[in-house]
Amino acid sequence: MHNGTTITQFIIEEQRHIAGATGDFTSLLNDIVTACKVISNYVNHGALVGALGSAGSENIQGETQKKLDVISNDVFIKSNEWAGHLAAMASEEMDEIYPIPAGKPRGKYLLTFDPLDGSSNIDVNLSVGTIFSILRCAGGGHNPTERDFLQAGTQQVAAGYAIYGPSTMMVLTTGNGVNGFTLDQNIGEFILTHPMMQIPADAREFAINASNMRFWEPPVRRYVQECLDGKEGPRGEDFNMRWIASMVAEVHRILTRGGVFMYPMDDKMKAKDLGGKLRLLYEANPMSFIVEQAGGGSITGTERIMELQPQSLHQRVPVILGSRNEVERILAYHREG
Ligand code: P6P
Repeated sequence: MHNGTTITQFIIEEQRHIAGATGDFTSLLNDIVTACKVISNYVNHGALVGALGSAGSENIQGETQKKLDVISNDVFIKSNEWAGHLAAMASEEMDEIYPIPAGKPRGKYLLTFDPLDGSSNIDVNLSVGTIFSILRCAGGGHNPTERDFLQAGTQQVAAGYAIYGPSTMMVLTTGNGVNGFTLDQNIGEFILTHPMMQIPADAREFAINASNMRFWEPPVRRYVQECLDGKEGPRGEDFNMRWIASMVAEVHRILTRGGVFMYPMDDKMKAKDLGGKLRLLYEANPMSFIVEQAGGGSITGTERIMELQPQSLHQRVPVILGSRNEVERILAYHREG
């Protein structure tokens, strides 16, 4: 029997520090938590409930959708459209924004999410996750449009992720630090297990998809080569490398023991006129908010991600985030050219 703090209790106690809080935000967060519990159940049962494999469709990114991508998206919509906290939602899996339907009450918040990040891992039983971000909707949310979502990451009210791994965890920030909760499957509650998570400023572990090496820009090539040169090289230390192809898992590892994650701009993406691999509104911004709140840094290579002014709903950006001193080194290399 647990005697820890549940995420519901934690959120309500957090609300007490917010002047004028009406309970709207608290209730929204709890609806998101419920959605993540339902998705966790689908992920954990995978093949047993026929949830693996392709959905036979593509998302706006041209990526083949897994059945669980579509299922998870539907779960998020159904868990969050009814309570009157949101004006609209936006998802990696939906081309357009999802205004709260007529007949249902609308609220003052906007929700963006990647319902199942890293879903290419789902059929091979590796960690996947859900990423979400909450913004305020200007004008009270009466007639939300795509433009309402195009807010810099510094405007986020909250951000978080669920990671469906050996255990299911939720990691959450509302701008007062980062806290981690582990799902107690026996009682169906997330329990506070990782209070006030902090990323070590220094690290000896980096994550990058090395199959793109021939396309990297010089600053990235320099940083990675120095890591690979180890003790005999300019860093004078050996480094370790990881690549899980699941941003949620990479960020969670970095939050837990430090490191740096890189999905940088490269010549292949430039040739396709892509702004990067990862999506700004529902991957880069929420993860940057979390990482910065835990003392880390998050840049495109040359600028702070949270200060970017989004130009479109599914805009992609380069992402380099993690241990502050490593991120600052990579930033310096980009400025040196
Ligand atoms: P690649 C998953 O599709 C994702 O959006 C991130 O979670 C992950 O870090 C990245 O793409 C993996 O990309 O090119 O290694 O498949």
